[in-house]
Amino acid sequence: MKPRKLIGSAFVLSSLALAMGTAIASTSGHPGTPAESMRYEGAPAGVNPAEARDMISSDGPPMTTAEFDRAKQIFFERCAGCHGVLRKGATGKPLTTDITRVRGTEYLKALINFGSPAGMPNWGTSGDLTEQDVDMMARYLQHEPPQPPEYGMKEMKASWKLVVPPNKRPTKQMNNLNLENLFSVTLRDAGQIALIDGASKKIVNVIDTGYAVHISRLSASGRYLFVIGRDARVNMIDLWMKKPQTVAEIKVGMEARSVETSKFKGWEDKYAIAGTYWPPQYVIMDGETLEPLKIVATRGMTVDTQEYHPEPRVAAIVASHEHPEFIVNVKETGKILMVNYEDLDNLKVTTIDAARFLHDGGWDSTLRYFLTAANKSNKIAVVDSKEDKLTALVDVGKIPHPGRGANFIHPKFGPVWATSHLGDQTIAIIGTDPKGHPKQAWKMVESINGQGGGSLFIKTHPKSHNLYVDTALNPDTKISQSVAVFDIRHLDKGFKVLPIAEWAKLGEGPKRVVQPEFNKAGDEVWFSVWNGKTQESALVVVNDKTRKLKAVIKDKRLVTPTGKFNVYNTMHDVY
Ligand code: DHE
Repeated sequence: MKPRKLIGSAFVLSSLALAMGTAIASTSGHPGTPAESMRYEGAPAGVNPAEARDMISSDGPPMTTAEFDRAKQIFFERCAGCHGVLRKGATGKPLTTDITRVRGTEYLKALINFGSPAGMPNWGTSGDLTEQDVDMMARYLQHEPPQPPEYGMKEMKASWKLVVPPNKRPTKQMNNLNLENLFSVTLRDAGQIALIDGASKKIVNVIDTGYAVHISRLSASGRYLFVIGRDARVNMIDLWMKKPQTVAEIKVGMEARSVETSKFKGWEDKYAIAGTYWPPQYVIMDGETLEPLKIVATRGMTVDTQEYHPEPRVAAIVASHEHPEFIVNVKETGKILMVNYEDLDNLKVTTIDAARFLHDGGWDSTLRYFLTAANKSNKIAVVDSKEDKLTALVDVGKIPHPGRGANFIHPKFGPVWATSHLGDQTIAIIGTDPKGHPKQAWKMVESINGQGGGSLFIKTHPKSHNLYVDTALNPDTKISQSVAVFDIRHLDKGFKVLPIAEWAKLGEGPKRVVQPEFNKAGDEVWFSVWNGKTQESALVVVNDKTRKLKAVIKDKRLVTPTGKFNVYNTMHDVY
């Protein structure tokens, strides 16, 4: 993703701020988006524009079909991530025709050209779009949004491939790998994952997966690895095979980010679930074959203003350890669904009202409470998975982004969970021990300062005294190319900076340091040095005791590594 500058001229910025204050901003109620956040969400949508139905209408300003097609392509590539495919608004403001037609072409042109203080990039003045493109986009936005097709059981079944049926798979582990210390590494722009042995640091296999692959999750038994791409392709990889390979594959929609498997006792490896951004829905699949069984739409009313949202995307999904349930974050409606998979024909879903826009999250150390970011509300929602109830909405810093967060014992407040933020430099520490520390439970007990905003992930391990905080999207390369490490016994003493990218000794490129991940033993921590697609990237392994460099993993096949998922830690939710 290309970093984008916000507006250069103070005059233009302040006049636009005034215009925005009385115009689109008042219809939205969403707080502003910092540049860090824009860089993060500005990636192309996985939806193929050619498949979207054109809504060119006589009510919008004149456009040729060629202009409309090009504008549609630009919108899906650059705008849909924030404004939504149907332009109902998410991180970005709503751009539905009832708003855009009132604003008119000249206003929209200024907005697209100069950007806005609320976070809209300056597409024109940055040189990303030409003057003609800006004019074309301003007219395009006054036509109804083209709608991508729906995607149901017929399409899923047609895409489903059972590469190796369960009865043809090995009955025991056929390789000598130490599976529990294997890492599945996202090779984002290669559309692959690399399986890397934790001890030797050697690549065991590189496996083709979906486009701009996003996350990996493990089955409860640890045998199967599930990988999902932004294009909604799910690969199920059997780690018992001589060389671990895909045994089943399916495309569950057009755009997706999350996959998970059933973990409740007695239901291990039985089901898998994937959530999609488009269409807005989730699907429960057979855990051994990926056969799609039940699709459920997430369209519905928002939690606060209670108005209909046609595109509530599915964000993080976790598997409950208390009940046979999946916990599904619905981003735009701000609702958390407890989906009970005991009886798929009579599906019970408990809907928990949280806040907008739900994104990522993880468990507290007891695996009873799920803590998840409602990022535009600057809150962490806490769900009690035993009672299926909202426990609290905790105010934290600006745009919390925990990944799965970090659990540790605070010297004063006992068991806590922490998140860093995209929108500011703080790390929020929340008490998670209602029995031992009732006064602190579900409150932000402390907020400490890290290197800066633009943080995506934070990590520690039950055996470690260190808390690592990345700042991958900070505009200052010194900060984005290093990580902060705190001693959790002395948080007041501040942090040390580890120059991870420098240690990797790479050539040119953005070299963003992203997502700390521990090995099984909890004595070393891995970082990705995420460079451009055609540039050299690396993984850097740090000795957790000494905080010194332990190894640098370089290989031509390591194209744009981002997320890393240690099998044991992911399987057991250790973080
Ligand atoms: Fe992610 C997790 C969505 C951009 C790396 N990302 C998630 C989850 C969601 C999500 C919903 C939680 C999944 C779960 O737990 O079930 N991510 C999105 C986006 O919508 C967004 C903002 C824009 C996009 O176009 O995709 C986005 N994410 C990114 C990146 O740019 C990152 C840094 C690099 C990359 O690989 O694309 C990135 N996201 C990750 C990683 C996780 C993740 C590494 C898992 C973290 C973990 O520890 O579990």
